[in-house]
Amino acid sequence: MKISEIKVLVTCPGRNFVTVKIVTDAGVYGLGDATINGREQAVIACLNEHVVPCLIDRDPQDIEDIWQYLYRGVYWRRGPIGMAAIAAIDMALWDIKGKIAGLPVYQLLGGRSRKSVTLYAHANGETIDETLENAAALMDQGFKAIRLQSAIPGLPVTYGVLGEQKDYFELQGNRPLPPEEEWSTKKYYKLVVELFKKAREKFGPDVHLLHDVHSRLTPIEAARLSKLLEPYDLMFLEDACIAENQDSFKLVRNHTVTPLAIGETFNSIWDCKELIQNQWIDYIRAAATHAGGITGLRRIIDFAAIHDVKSAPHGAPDLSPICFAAHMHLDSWAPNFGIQEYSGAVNEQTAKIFKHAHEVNDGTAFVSDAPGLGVDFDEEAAAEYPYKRSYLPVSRLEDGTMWHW
Ligand code: EZ4
Ligand code: CO
Repeated sequence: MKISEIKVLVTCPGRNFVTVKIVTDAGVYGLGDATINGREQAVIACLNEHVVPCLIDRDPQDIEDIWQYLYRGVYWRRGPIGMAAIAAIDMALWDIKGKIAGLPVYQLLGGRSRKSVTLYAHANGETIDETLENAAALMDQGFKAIRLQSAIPGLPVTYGVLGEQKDYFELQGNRPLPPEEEWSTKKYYKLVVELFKKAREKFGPDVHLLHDVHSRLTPIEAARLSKLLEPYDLMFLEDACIAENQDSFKLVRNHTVTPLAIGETFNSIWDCKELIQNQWIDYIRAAATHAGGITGLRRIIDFAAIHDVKSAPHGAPDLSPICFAAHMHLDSWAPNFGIQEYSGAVNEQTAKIFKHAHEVNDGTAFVSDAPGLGVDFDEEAAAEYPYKRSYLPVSRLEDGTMWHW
């Protein structure tokens, strides 16, 4: 069997998605997600110019060798662009292997460890009361784990809360340029502690509550917040601070028993080796699209398993349904699966392009038994929504200092 063609397709049904389609001479094709929010064209160029020409006429069944060829065989290893390119090729090859075998990918990984995949949903609000109302509505839909984010009084825009704006495109205006947001740790502490206090008063001890700091704190600030939140028993606190220096988490860890999670921007096991082997975190949140595909993420999850760290893959709306499917297969298999992030159903346009039979019901995802990843891509429908340049926001402290968004 040979790879005869690889298409790199970009579409914007509300958000940009980069999709790789590997076509074989046997008529079977596979799909992978290569989306990096705000850097889509860099991945497209990397694939078209540097990766695709090397793979034509190769045997698509050699997943491991192709992964090593694109990773070890390239002098300039790692990095988000290169690893997203590898990821999309890798997912598409697993999709092909499943279709050839007539098996869903979770069977190829070793079979299921559980019947279904527990999800955590997002409740966002302009006020604490609004956030809690939205959380109550999600609980009515059956969700047993909910991430709470609330706007911070005194700051015009906050991560997770877009206010009047519908989406990031609207926030960027017509230029588009990265929108700027302001950050104040002092104002945040007060809000977030109040949010979780009220949430526990309203919902009691049983529901799992989570929160995403989105890397806004320094390590010692992160330690303080983790301690302040201890009485409210979070399932985990996400991205409490940046971990480029992995030692930062040692500091946070030594001050708190609030479980810690991180990893959505990680590209390889080397970004989290110390975090995992020292047991400074409890959940690793790496995504298949950004950490070298199913092959890359599976290796991270296996390494995490022997250190009592659970998987909790990123589930943002800027990962395509192909990545979400890859995660559901990994989630179904992983003995150390923790929870899957779920940011809600995709819009109608996206559902028209990415077709699948995976189901979400009662706060739980049920992976379909279709061979491969179980997602199809409608190229004609995708062509109706051309790429739109878009940026994520940037963040500054109140005195103007550039900060982590
Ligand atoms: O802001 O994926 O937990 N989820 C997140 C995401 C990220 C986006 C950035 O592109 O933090 O919503
Ligand atoms: Co996050």
